[in-house]
Amino acid sequence: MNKIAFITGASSGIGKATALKLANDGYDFIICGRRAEKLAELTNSLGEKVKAISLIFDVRDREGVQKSISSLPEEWKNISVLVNNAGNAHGLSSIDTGNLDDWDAMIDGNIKGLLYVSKAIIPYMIKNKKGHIINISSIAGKQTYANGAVYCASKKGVEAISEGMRLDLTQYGIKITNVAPGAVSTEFSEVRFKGDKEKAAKVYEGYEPLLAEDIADFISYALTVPERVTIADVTIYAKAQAAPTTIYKS
Ligand code: 8X3
Repeated sequence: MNKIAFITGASSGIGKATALKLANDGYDFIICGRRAEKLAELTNSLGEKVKAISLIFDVRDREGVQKSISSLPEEWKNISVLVNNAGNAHGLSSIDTGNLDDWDAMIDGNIKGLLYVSKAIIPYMIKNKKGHIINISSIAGKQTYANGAVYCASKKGVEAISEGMRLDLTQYGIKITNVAPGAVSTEFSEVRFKGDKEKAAKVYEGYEPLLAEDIADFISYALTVPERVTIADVTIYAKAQAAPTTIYKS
């Protein structure tokens, strides 16, 4: 069996691109998401050399996460790499007009979901005295922008969890890499704007945004550095982006 990578939010975007990239690097996979069909498509495209198991759950479902992970066959529990990618923005509103359901979805998915999955997997890494957790944060976790208070708070939460994981888990030989991407052309904005494709497309107009593959390439790199090296924290911007709300558009 190859080394095993566990990727959340693998149905699309950065998660899917990461699975495809790591398939080339020789990993087997546990891919997780909410959309069974999309995960099945991905499993088929990973190629014959790679073994993959799909787990269908929403990271916000605490019991579902625990049950799915504990039901894995024993040999699949030796997870080498956990990519905590699942997470979304819901809405872009001033703090006085924001929607409580959107806030719950962001706090529950981006923070609590990441914790539920990590809590279920970390014991196996501790047992093996080895592992690598890659948390997909955001530039929103580095700098708050107007109308994004709760999304930014959720990603600042991810930043704090990455730091805390590093403090608590380095003693067990577990590496933690925090990745903070800027604007990446994925379904991200469509989800944020609740399916408004036109509004979402505008976010990526007039410049060349990052692609999901750019983040996947970095993740692959972070996993292939010598064992003695930990890439702790990286911010990745598109060339035209200087800050969360400063993008030079033509
Ligand atoms: C995604 C990027 O700019 O919306 O996390 O915060 S941004």
